[in-house]
Amino acid sequence: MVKRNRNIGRLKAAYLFPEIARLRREFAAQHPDAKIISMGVGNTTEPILPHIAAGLTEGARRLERAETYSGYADEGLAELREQISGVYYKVAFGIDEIFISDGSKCDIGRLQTLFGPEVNIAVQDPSYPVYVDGSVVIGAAGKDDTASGGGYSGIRYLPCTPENNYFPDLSNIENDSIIYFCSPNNPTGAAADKRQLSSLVAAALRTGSIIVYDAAYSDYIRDGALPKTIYEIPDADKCAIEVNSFSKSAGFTGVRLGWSVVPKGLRFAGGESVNADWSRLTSTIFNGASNIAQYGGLAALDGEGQREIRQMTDFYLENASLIRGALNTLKIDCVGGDNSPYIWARFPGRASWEVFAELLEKYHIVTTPGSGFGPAGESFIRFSAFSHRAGIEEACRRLTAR
Ligand code: PGU
Repeated sequence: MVKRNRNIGRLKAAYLFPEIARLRREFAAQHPDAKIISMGVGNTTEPILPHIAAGLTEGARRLERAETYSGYADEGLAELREQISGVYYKVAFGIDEIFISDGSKCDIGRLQTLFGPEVNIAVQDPSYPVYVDGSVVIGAAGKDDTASGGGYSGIRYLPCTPENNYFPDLSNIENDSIIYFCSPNNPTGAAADKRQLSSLVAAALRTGSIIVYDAAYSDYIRDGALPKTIYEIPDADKCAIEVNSFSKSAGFTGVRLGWSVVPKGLRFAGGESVNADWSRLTSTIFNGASNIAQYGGLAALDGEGQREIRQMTDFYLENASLIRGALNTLKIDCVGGDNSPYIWARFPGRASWEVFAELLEKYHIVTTPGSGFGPAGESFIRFSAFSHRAGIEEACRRLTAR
């Protein structure tokens, strides 16, 4: 018989979001009349706006005609890569430094394959689960499962707490690490400023580490002083890869389109090019993003598309502000929601899963327990602003009703 991959067996719990969906189904089956409102998984709810939708339609139409038909194109449309470079980055990246993907989660998984099991890992704690779980799967999370504090022994957790204003102490990053860093952050909603990101780049350069910078929520940044990309920091192109996505900006969670920036200046210890290895790896195990999706992406990057992205992200930020308002009324301590679609609420002395259950049972609201994002998330709840307006308003009414 084939033996189970031991690393899969080491994953501590079911993947967070399907587990929450299961609990929701269970509750719905027991309470068929309950009108459940989802503020759990960060899944977009609003329709794709007309100009970007027209781009997708155009992409599909092109496949009907011999002159415009296209098949495989692993590396992505050149025009799309040029546009991404121009719209998102002041550093002019060449198109061979921008790789089109089917989303940032998928690219993070492939990056983990690129780096393999021998690297050290550092993550913000709490963090988006794929950084840790994907590291466990490829065998990069150490061998000892008796690790303290609910974490994995081979992973350096960098706690992000109210005490440090949700920016971690970088002094205990080991040499030669892959540092996962997400800003605006999922789940805390914190967006790092220039000084903080400069210290992150300095820490990476000092320790010979590579940052995997997840900028999936960069279009939610409203404070003009906050960096939208790690490459606003000098020398980041020598130590950072950035992943990004159209999921949360254009509503492409189901369309699937994203990109990674792998600068040519980035080198491994032996001087080898990370860009060349990434190109080799992705062309071997990935066959490119959907060409239909890529035409949608092109539309999202022109003037009208950018206006639609602003409209879409404004809508979810307004949801976030309604949630903040309700939690403030209840005097629940919370952060986030200004430059991100997540609100991070603190319930001192209580277990996240217990609060999750109470919110579901009493108010019929689905949230995400903070402990699902790492040990430092215990006693917190993440509220997602990805929901229809009527649902958000109703949830706020239920929470604040006496
Ligand atoms: N990066 C971050 C930080 C995310 O929060 C998410 C989605 C992604 C990447 C995924 O982006 P794609 O480009 O669509 O692949 N996070 C959501 C969805 C849950 C999930 O399992 O991905 C969330 O609720 O945290």
